[in-house]
Amino acid sequence: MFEHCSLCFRVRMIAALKRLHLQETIVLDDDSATMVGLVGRRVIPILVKDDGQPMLESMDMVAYVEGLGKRVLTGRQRAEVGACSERILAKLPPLTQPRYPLLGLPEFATVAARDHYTLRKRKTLGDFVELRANTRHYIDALRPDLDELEGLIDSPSAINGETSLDDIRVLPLLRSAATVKGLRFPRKAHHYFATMMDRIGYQPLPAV
Ligand SMILES: N[C@@H](CCC(=O)N[C@@H](CS)C(=O)NCC(=O)O)C(=O)O
Repeated sequence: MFEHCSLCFRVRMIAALKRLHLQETIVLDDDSATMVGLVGRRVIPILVKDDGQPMLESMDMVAYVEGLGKRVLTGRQRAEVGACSERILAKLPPLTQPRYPLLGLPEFATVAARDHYTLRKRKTLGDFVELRANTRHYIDALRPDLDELEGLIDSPSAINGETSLDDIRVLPLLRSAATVKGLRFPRKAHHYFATMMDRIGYQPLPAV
């Protein structure tokens, strides 16, 4: 996994909700060999089950972990929460990805790993300095979706009132969004983020 990765956090979140131990290995961004060695290609997250079989899809991993012991994702899902989280997911990269290498995270512990990330993201997203310089623009673009999410939050301890897959969709995105210092969450979203992070025992990532 990568510490900054929101898909990885889905799996960490379900394990924490179920009080199950997840043995975590963080790879350096330039350590393709570890990923290729496990599954034949570069991909994150990878969950290696106790029987040694690797899994590749984060939501499959969530379903697998949820299937161990007593279920915790007992609440209903709402299509509007799923759609809103998809829109937020699509708008986050220009805000979050240029910030991740500045946060002192273990996947960027070497200058080679940091540069590896910056170079590959430059190809897909653009220049990190330029993206950060346009932070206000990207926050303005995200604001309507955060406001919509605000209207969908039923409870600070579960977006639909009872813990569901929608929490697994939404909380990791808020954790990523919270790395953007200039971005203020609406009141209910702020409360939901703080309550859920506390519930699963995680500190937010640093913000810059
Ligand atoms: N559908 C997959 C998507 C996995 C995915 O896109 N992972 C990204 C990181 S967030 C990745 O592996 N990128 C390639 C890389 O980091 O080199 C899942 O949900 O697990």
